[in-house]
Amino acid sequence: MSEEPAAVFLAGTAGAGKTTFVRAFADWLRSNGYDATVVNLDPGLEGDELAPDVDIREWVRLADLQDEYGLGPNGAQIAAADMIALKIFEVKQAIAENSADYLLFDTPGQVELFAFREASRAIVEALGGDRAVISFLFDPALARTASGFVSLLLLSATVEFRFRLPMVNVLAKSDALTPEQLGELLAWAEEPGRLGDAVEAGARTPDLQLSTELFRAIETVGPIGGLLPTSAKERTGLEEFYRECQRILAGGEDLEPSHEAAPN
Ligand SMILES: Nc1nc2c(ncn2[C@@H]2O[C@H](COP(=O)(O)OP(=O)(O)O)[C@@H](O)[C@H]2O)c(=O)[nH]1
Ligand SMILES: [Mg+2]
Repeated sequence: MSEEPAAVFLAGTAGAGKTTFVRAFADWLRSNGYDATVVNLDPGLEGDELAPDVDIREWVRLADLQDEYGLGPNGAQIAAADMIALKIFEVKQAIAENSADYLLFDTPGQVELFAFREASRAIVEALGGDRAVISFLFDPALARTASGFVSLLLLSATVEFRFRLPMVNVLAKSDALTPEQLGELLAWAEEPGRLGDAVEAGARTPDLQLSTELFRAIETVGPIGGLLPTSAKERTGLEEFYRECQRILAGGEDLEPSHEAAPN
């Protein structure tokens, strides 16, 4: 393989669907003939569904930190975030042992651990290389109201501001929305005016007035860009996600399949 692998970091609020999406997208890549390496960067990950190829829990485990230092879950998460940065070299070596067209990084459950800690920047820089994107997952449970939608846009903009990497905003769990709800969310992403109207329509209390102001700030900073509807459960939107990553990282060129594509 001549090029560095494409690196995709999945970010988003707790429960947005990051882990499930990583698994589904890795499966999609593999069944289309591409090599995917799944890297778990969440030291608190429970369960085996992700089946990562490289797992931070080999070096840093939340439960161990809680026992060893008598920390609660939040304290342990913060300690873990900094300890992960000390293991970057080991993680990078383990990643290099796998051949990959795509590196998929699952990040800690709570977005602030990824977005706000200095250590994350070092981790993303060291592991992501020169061909990295961050995908920010919108949880429909939060995105359904106009003020929730604006809040997620701000979070996504914060992640972009911190990492200065290309962003792909993804609507997760689109199967959980009615067609009407889905249509409304996509219209908000495409037409800022409609989102503005929806925010104003709900603006009767002071905090909604605040969200109107915040919305204006977003509008001033730049275009919202698209929101890509996906469902990891129903395996929809994954090809579109791949196309968007290729558009950003390879000018839209397809990858050469590494192996025979398998039927889905
Ligand atoms: N309906 C539906 N539920 C999903 C989908 N993806 C994830 N979930 C559920 O959302 C919850 C949180 O998912 P998870 O991947 O653990 O989120 P994370 O905290 O962001 O890693 C779990 O109960 C998943 O089963 C999806 O595409 N559709
Ligand atoms: Mg997760």
